[in-house]
Amino acid sequence: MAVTQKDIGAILETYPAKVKRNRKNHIIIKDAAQEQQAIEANTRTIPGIITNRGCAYAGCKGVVLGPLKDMVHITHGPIGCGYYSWLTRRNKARTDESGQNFLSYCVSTDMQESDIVFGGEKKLARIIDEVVEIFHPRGITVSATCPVGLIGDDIDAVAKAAEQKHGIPVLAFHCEGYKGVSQSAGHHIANNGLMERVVGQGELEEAPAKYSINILGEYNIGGDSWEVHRILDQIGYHVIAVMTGDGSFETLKNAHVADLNLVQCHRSINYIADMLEKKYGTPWLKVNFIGIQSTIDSLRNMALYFGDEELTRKTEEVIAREVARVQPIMEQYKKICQGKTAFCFVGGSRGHHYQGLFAELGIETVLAGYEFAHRDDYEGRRVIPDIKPDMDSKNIPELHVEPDTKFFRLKISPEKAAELKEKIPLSDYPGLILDMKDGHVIVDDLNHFETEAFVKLLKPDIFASGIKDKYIPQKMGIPSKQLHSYDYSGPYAGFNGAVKFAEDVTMGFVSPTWNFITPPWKGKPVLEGAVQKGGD
Ligand code: CFM
Repeated sequence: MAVTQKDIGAILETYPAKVKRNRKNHIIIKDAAQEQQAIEANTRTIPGIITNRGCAYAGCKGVVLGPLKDMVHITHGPIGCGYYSWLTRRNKARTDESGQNFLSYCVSTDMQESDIVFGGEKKLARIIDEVVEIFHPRGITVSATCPVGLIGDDIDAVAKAAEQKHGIPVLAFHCEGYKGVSQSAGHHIANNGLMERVVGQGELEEAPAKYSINILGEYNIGGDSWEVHRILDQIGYHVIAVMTGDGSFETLKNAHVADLNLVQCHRSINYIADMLEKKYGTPWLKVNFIGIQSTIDSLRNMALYFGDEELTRKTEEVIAREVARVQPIMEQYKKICQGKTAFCFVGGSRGHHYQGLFAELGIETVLAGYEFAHRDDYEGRRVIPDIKPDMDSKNIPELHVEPDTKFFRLKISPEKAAELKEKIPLSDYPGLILDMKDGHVIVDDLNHFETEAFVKLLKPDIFASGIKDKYIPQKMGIPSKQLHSYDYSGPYAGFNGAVKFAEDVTMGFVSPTWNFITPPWKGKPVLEGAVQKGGD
C-alpha cells in the first residue's frame, strides 16, 4: 500500500501546531519524479516527544571508543552513565597475545553529591592511579558525562598530569551528553580525539603487506567484523586496523600506512575517513557488508581499486564459492519470507544497510529512517555543502588537518582517483532515499507515537529497530528484530551473517507466539465510513 500525503497529514493532525510544523519536515514519501527530496535531520527533538536517540556520551564512549580493548575507558560521572553503557552494545572482542582486553569492566568515578559540589578532579586522578595500578593498560580514555561539564572539572589538566605521572596516553573527551542533539555529536568528538592522539603514533612508515586496508565504522556487533575478516583473509587482504570493533590502541596507531580505508558505517566515522585522506593521502571507499549482493559489490569495488589481476581472480573465486554455499540456504528461508514487508528504523546507517538483505529474502522495506543521521545519510554526500551549521553542530570543533610531513603518501594519483570515482563509491555514499521505492516512507527520528500510527497504517510483517521501540510493535502482534544489538544473535554481516539473519527473521515469522496476541486493529471493521442521510 502506498502512503499518501493525506495519511501523513492525518497522523500529524494529533500534534499541537508547532510540533506539527516541525515533524512535517522529518517525514517524506519517496517520489522518484523529484530529482532531490530534502529531509530535515540532525536537529533537536522536541522536548516531551519520546525519541529513541541517545546522547553525545553514548556516541563517544559507547560507540567509537568503547570497543578499543587495550584501553581502560573511564566514565567520569554518576554511576548510571557507565552502568548503562556496560557491554549492552555487544561489540565483541577477542583477547590477543598481549592479554590486554578490558572490555568486560565498567570503570566509573561514581560521582556523588559532594563531588558535584566540591568538584570531581581529585577523584578522577585517584581512579586513574588505581586503573594503572590494577590493569597496566596501554592507554586510558576519560569520557565526561553531563554534570562534569556543568560543574567545569578540568579533565584535560587531570589527564595531562596523569600522563606525565604514569607515562601512558590518557585521552580526555568532552562528550557531555548534552553536547549535541544525539549520539552523533559524540562520534565526531571521538573521531577528533583518535585522530589527534592515536593514529600516526606508530612507527610504521610503509604498509607491512600487499593490499593493506583499514576497516572504519565496523564495531563487531555480534561478531560482524570477524565474518568480514574471514572473507577478506581468504581473498588475501591484510587488515591493519578496525575502527573500532575488536580494535586496539596498538593497531590503530599504525592506521596511517594503509593503502585504502573501507568505510562501513559512514555516519559515525566519515570525519576520520576524510581526515585520514588529507593527512596521510589514503582514499576511502564506501562499503556495505550487510547482505549478499552488497558484500559482493563491496568486494568487487575493492578489487577495482587495487586493479590487480590476481586479486580480482581471487575475489571472484571467493564470491563464487561463498554464494554457491549460502544461496541454497537463503532460498529455503525466502519461501517463508517472500512477499512480506518491513519497517527498518535504526541509528545512523543500518536503516539503509539492511534493506538489501531484507530484499534478498523477498521482504520489502516500506518505511525506513534513522534516529540521528544527518541529511547526507538520507540525500547523499553531495548535499553536504548545502547543510547550514546550527548552534548545536557548532558545539563540536572541526579539526584542521594538513598533510603529515613524515607519513603522507599519495596512495593513488588524482587522475586514477577521478577515473575510479566514475565506477566505485570512492569518497562517496548516495544516501538512503535513493534506494527506497516510490510511495514508501522515510522518517527521521521516528518517535513512539508515530511508530504506533505508522504500524496501524501500514501493518508491516516485521519491525526492525532497537530496544526502546521493540516492544511496542511486539505488543501489537508484530515480530521485532533488534538491528542494534541483534537480540543476542549475529553476526549478520557477510555471507554467513546473511544466513544467520535469514534464520532469525524466519523464526520471528513462524513463532506460534503471535497466535496468542490480538493486534489492536483486529476486531475493528476493515472499512470505515459514515452513513449518509437523505439522498437516494
Ligand atoms: Fe554506525 Fe553503528 Fe549505526 Fe552508530 Fe549506534 Fe550501533 Fe546503530 Mo545502535 S555506529 S550509526 S551510534 S552502524 S550503536 S553499531 S546499531 S545506533 S545504526
